[in-house]
Amino acid sequence: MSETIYALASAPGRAGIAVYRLSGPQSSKVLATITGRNLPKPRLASRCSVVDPTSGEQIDDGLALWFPAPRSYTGDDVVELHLHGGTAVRQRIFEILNRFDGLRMAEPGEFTRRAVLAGKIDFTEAEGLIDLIDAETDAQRRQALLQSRGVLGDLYNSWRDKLLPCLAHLEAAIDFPEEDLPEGVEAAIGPTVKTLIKEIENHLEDGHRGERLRDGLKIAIFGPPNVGKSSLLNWLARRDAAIVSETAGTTRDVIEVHLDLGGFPVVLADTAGIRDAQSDVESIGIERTFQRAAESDLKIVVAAADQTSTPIHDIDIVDRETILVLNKIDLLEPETDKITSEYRDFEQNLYPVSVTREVGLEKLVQCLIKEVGKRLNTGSSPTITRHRHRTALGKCLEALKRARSQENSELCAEDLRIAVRFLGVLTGSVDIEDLLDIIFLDFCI
Ligand SMILES: Nc1nc2c(ncn2[C@@H]2O[C@H](COP(=O)(O)OP(=O)(O)OP(=O)(O)O)[C@@H](O)[C@H]2O)c(=O)[nH]1
Ligand SMILES: [Mg+2]
Repeated sequence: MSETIYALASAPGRAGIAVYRLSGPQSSKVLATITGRNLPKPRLASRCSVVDPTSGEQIDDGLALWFPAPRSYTGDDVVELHLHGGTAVRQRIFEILNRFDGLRMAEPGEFTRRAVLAGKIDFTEAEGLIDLIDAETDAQRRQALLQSRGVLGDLYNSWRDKLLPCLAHLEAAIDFPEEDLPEGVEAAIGPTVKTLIKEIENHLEDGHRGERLRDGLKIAIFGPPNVGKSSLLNWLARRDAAIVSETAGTTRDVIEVHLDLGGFPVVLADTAGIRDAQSDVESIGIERTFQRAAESDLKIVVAAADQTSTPIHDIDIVDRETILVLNKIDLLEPETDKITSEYRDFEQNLYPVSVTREVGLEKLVQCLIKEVGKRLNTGSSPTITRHRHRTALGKCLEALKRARSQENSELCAEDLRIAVRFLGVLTGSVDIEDLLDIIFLDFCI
């Protein structure tokens, strides 16, 4: 019989309401004991008073919910108590629960772990729930919600369901005396495997949107010193994250801020100005600038409109997709033609602004939202959100490709079995034998 676990389901700290959750066979007894009454009706909130069963002292009052197995989050008997969120209440509740034999505090993620083991949700849905809890922007929330509701798991299961009959077909054919693949079998499984290969390849070629959406799109701001890079970062972040000064070479290190740009998560980095370094420290800083720009998903180069020979054309990390922000246009008189002629290459991506006067910035923000959206918008189709998915799909694809080139039925069946197992790894529908096979697959015989 499984143990009964309990935990605070809401965030700790002072709050109007705190939610406690219990899961396991003792839940109902605990609820009846600490509320001193019969069990409430299943799945309906009812008022209750929580009493210390030893002293009879009332601790708090609130609401109780009773979810008898198997219709609960974990599949076990589950109890939820909604009480007041004070430190003293929490301490007494934990102390009382701790006194019951066979009750223990849950490990992190243990309720969800039980839900997976009970087959209530699959791996991908559990991952979706974690992402939903961690989601900081609306686009992340949408993606996590879709995954928690099973879109990814359904896709992988549908592929598995297509492969299983192929495998059965082939296994039946293995009973034929000859070793070679009978033509009928090849005709029956060939097209399915071919279509699946195409579908998985398309699914993998998603520009890593889902993963980027989880982590935040990386944007780097770089350019010559003193052009207003840090000023721009601060304006976008709406706080003084980086030091701004009229001394060239102020920023030495990479400074990161996390932003919500039109509902998309972004990690924006300010960097050291690029020039011939005047010290070792500056030279390390500039090296980091190049590194960061190279790793980023979107690059913003900043130049100052008042400098006649801004050397951004010499910075070789600037490419056709780089957005050029021409800052300090307030210093130009008249503000103009010169801008376009000097930066003709950038035409589409040129944004003349003045950060200090707050001119032209809204247009820049709109452009950034559009560019970020292009790279992160996942629509409603299921997207790979973790490296784990990519690895398992890659292995599944390899096995399918091998299966297609096999001429021997048994080897072909073995490859299909491997492909099926990797789809199982994605959703968690694998048994221990399958897992062992997968783990030892890369070992030599
Ligand atoms: N006139 C004018 N000055 C600006 C504008 N934006 C920034 N500045 C000034 O330009 C100077 C340099 O700004 P920073 O933001 O520190 O420039 P940076 O590019 O980060 O400089 P480094 O860190 O040295 O590479 C500061 O004195 C800012 O106040 C602008 O739009 N117009
Ligand atoms: Mg700076």
